[in-house]
Amino acid sequence: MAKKQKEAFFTPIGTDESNNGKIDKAVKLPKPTKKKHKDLGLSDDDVLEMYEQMYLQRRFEERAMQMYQKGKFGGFLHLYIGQEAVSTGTVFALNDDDDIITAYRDHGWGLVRGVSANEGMAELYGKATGCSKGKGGSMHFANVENHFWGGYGIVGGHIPIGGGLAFANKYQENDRVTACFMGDGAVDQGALHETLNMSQLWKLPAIYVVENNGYSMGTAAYRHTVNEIHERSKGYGMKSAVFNGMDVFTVYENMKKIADEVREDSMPWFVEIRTYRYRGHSMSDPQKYRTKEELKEYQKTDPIERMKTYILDEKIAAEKDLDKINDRIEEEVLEAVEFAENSDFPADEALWEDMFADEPHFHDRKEA
Ligand SMILES: Cc1ncc(C[n+]2csc(CCOP(=O)(O)OP(=O)(O)O)c2C)c(N)n1
Ligand SMILES: [Mg+2]
Repeated sequence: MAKKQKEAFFTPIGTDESNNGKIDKAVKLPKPTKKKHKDLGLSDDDVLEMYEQMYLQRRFEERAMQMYQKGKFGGFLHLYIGQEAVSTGTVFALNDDDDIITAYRDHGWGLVRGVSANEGMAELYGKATGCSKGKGGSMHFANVENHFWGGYGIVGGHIPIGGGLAFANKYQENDRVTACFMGDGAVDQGALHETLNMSQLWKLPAIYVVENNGYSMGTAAYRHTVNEIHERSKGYGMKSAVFNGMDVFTVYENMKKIADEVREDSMPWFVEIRTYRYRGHSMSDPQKYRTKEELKEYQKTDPIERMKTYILDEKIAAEKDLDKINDRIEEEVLEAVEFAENSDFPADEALWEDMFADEPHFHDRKEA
């Protein structure tokens, strides 16, 4: 009896029925699309650009990790490595003036939405030339001009802001869609459920997307949440989808279809994109919650390697052409490190700039 009760304690997601109910995967990747780029309306140049974007995100972070380990800058550093197909496929699928907002694993999103390597690296170093003037750091990349609204540290805290962007777009009748990204760790936060409820009620043009990378810090998704994540929106009558996030074409195809429908109907969607992060949660993570074998297994589905194979197989470019792209990016990232190191920290007065509170209030405080 006691044993039975223990077994019934929870039914984890990812449980494989054919495996005596044992969990065999951190995150089960659905099959990628079989469509080729031309079937999806993508040109050869688009494909090369997608490759370049993903490679930039990867090399930028690998170099950032190295600089962090050398003690060149401090604070948090959450790497997006492994998840680049999600940001890239999405940005290619959306219109340039559609709004994007995400949590703290945000470097890839910033880079693909127009933050330069220089501005990104300088932000990590806390320098005034950074994309958030050196006052945000790793978790607060943003590029408002390009409709990328950041970078937020509180799990689930930005989701109502995503709903607010969608509300503003609907109110202004500007035809924009908002894509609000979050981690699997956010799916049981009240803020998500409050936002889903109001979004469905108000028919907001929003896509709420969970980047399910299998883990929330050191806790596997199957340990903290029950049932399938993409089914979360059923209670709100909201449409949903789940698809592979290690293949950029799959992300592109699905996000484009969903964004078109959201724009047409002005009704929200809830989406689970399954992916995997290769590095620890942040830089100080001994990763005892997973095995090296598990990591290697997922690395076999690497989005950049997959894209490279596709480009060569389809003869879109030769290996030497890709090497040239890689070299150019390598240089761009090295120059970004130099740029960050040679930039100045924000001036003391910058503490009083970009604040919401009235100026006089701050002058009082400054003199106190
Ligand atoms: C409200 C809140 N609770 C706890 C934390 C501490 N915390 C930071 S990241 C994280 C895990 C989030 O995991 P997930 O949403 O899956 O994102 P991922 O790191 O996988 O991108 C937690 C619990 C926080 N930042 N905010
Ligand atoms: Mg996660």
